[in-house]
Amino acid sequence: MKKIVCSSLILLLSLAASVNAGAADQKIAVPLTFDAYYSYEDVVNAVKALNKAFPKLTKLDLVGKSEENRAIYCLTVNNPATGNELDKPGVYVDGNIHGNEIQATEVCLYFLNYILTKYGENERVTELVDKNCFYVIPTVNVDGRYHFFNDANTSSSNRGLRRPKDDDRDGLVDEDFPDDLDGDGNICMMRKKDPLGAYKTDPEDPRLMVRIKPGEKGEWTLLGQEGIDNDGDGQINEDSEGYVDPNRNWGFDWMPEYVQSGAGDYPFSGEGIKAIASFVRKRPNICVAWAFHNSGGMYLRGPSVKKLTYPPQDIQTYDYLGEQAERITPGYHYLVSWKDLYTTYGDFIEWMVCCNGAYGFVGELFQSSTETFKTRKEEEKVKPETEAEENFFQESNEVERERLKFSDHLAQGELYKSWTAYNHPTYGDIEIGGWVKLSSRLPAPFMLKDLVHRNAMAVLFSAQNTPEVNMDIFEVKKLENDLYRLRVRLTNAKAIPTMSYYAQQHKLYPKDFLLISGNNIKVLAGGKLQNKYTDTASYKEHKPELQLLFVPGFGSVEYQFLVSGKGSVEIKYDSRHGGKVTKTLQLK
Ligand SMILES: [Ca+2]
Ligand SMILES: [Ca+2]
Ligand SMILES: [Ca+2]
Ligand SMILES: [Ca+2]
Ligand SMILES: [Zn+2]
Repeated sequence: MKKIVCSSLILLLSLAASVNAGAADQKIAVPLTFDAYYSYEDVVNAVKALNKAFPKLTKLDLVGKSEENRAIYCLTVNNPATGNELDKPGVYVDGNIHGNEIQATEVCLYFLNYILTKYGENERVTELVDKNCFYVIPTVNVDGRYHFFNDANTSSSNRGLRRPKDDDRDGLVDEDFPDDLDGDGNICMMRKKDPLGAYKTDPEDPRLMVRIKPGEKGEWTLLGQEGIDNDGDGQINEDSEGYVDPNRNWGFDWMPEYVQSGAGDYPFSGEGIKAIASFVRKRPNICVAWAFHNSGGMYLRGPSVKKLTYPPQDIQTYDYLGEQAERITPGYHYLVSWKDLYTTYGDFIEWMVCCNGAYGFVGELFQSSTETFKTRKEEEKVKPETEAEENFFQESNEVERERLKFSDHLAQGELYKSWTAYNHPTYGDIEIGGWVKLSSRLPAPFMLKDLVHRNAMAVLFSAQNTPEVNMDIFEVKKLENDLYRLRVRLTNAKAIPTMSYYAQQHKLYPKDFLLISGNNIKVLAGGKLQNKYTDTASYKEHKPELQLLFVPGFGSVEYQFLVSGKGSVEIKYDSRHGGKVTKTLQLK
């Protein structure tokens, strides 16, 4: 489990050659292909192409603009022939809130491409699209994606928002980025020969280093990421972009910088974050939300802090969806974020759950089942974790050696740069080398299709489980002249309740309505039918014609009304997450 916890340090593999495939001026055709990563411009062209190819089913919304004035788009998928957007359960999906986590966008695009191209061809997908409304924002951190593609980076850099910030409190902002000293488009590592250093060459692979044991002679000192002291303050790379972490800037349980690093000056200070928040608030039908990140191979649910608890009935729903996601994507772990990962304040999914009443998952993308490089026999004798030595990346050397073999034999060495001499203005003779930008947290493009498909199917399963409410007027009984007893059953055929238990507990918004009306009737009593055989009902004291309720997942509720009068009666069910159902009957 320890390995999984260090998600930002677990490194994935990719091929450097493919990143620039699909340049901005190239036409993006539908169906989209997933054999290379889409640049920011490609993503914009892709959602426009999908919108153009499926004009009846999609709507392209400009959600807002980023700090650097790039457009953030949402592609909404709704079939108007089966109802209005807000009258259907809403499914929200986004990705790439962290600028470097680029394959998250591909999951979103794949999901869109899949449901749209399968609509009308595949019965289940058709049903799914007809029933739900989908809101998909493929790239949240649009500046981040742009700069990750266009600038030299490590696989872990360029995560935040482009909100200038004085990280070292010297009065200058963003004045000392890492520098691509050898001009290869990567920010790699710097090391210097040093008999007092903490590292020595790995005897098993001379390209790697291992930490020396007590008493051993050192060979190398690690000097951090490629860079020089741009502002002459004696420190190197101490103040790069931001750092405002877009996933710590949301308005639930936000904490200032000194508690939560990356929080920003105040909640929703990010331009795009604020825009997405108001976009979401105008869509109260959203009942399940997915946000994709890398890495680690995890499906995370909240709470993201220990002090918060979710009602046990909600956890049942999470377990149902999360365990299925584990089955869909072998090697991924369904986990609780504060307990199994770390505490976060002001993150997006917690805001969706605790302010908007949705069920929320974070998908931490990783290619866990196919990035190994072992025979069956080797697989069986993996060293226990406690024996693993720690290297600079805080991975076990065993893991790094294996990744290097993967690079050698599946990417022909493209994922790792051999150490080469460089004359540094501060350090003198050093060497630059190590993992390249498109390694580590990103899958090689040949593995991308499997990753995006499986994760899209995990989303699809939760979309298949949004509330599906049927109304059955199962009894109309004439008790005496002009006096009738009506019994109504609402059944939810799916796992997600029409209102989360968390939303009920905290009264986030009104419950579902069940309303009886008619010109010539009067509702004398109405309430929940506790036992239909003994005729026990708990009648509501005021306004009996309007019942406030919710329908549990895989469950039903029954209501009873005593009505006097004649003629047409309308029974209307109206729910934020469960849709709307109306039935009429005649009393005669
Ligand atoms: Ca500074
Ligand atoms: Ca470089
Ligand atoms: Ca400096
Ligand atoms: Ca400085
Ligand atoms: Zn992330």
